[in-house]
Amino acid sequence: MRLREPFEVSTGISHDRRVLLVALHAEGITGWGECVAGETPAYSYETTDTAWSILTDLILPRVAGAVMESSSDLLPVFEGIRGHPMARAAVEMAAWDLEAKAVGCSLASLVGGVRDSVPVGVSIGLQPTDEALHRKVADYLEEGYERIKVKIKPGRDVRMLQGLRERFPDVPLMADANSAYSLEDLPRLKELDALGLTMIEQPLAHDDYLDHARLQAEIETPICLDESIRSVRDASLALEIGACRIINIKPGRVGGLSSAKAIHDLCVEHDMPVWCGGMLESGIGRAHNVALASLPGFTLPGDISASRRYWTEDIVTPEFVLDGGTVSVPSGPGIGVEVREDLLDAWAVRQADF
Ligand code: NPG
Repeated sequence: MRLREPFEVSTGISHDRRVLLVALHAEGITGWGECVAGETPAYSYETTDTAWSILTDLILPRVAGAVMESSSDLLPVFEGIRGHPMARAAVEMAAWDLEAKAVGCSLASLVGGVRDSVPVGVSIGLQPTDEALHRKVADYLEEGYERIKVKIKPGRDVRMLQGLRERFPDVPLMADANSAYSLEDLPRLKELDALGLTMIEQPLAHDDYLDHARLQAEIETPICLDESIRSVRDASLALEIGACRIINIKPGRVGGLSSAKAIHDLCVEHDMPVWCGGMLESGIGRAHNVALASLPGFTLPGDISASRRYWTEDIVTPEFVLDGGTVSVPSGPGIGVEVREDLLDAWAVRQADF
């Protein structure tokens, strides 16, 4: 799927998303899941192609024909597969959708959601100039987004954010570094404290919990971890050593909705705010994110923008739309949106059946 505009972060630029979908069929019902892996191993070691391989060689042959009551019955299927949470999540989330549809309830209510709409923000990629960034921010505020996240990297950080803060003094603002810094950048990162950011997301390396804890002890801006949190164990480690004050939960990054829920529950228990991130998903992954974000601990706006922020045409109907800084949680069975199989047929480049 071609993005309406390219999305640039500190690790590279995306023009398209190669969307890998899983459809699970049982008793005349279809459950849908989406793999959030990128085209290259820049955000995570997983890619669309590694996920395709893990899914088609290992996971799906074990799923086909199996008798399962709920998504938790998938656990034995994943035995012997270390890592690859994005590949696993695609199947796990499809199973949740299938289960909700079989029971006749919405996915949101099956996962324990309590809201009928969720607060959302917009994530803006690196822009060529400060003027271009200011224009983008003004346009999104005009559209109704109430929280702005901007990507930063060395050379496009303190000065850029100062300018943005001067121009938009009251807007909830956060910065996402996608691991572009090290502790040597401490003086520069300290300068951000003057800007009243709600958080700085993933400033340091994806596997560096200790330095995040050291950094958090030195700066006032809350650190939010994203890439570092792949499981409830990672979240528990981050909590214990003080590596962050906020966690970004993406079900597609942490192995699915059960793991996402477990991280949510742990964070609620420890009074740590969470929010739902995004991976430029199609409407299928977005529907899962919206359902998750309806849980009570998701108190901060998510990176769950309207379909048209990403796509000229989404593969679900109705598309997700922005309504007063929120997105509605679908109330129909399962993910609550219909998959446009006409578009899937037209756009699919590869398919495997089990
Ligand atoms: O709105 O879905 C969205 C994009 C949110 O910024 C966003 N995602 O690091 O959180 C991230 C980032 C990302 C996007 C990372 C694409 C990798 C690829």
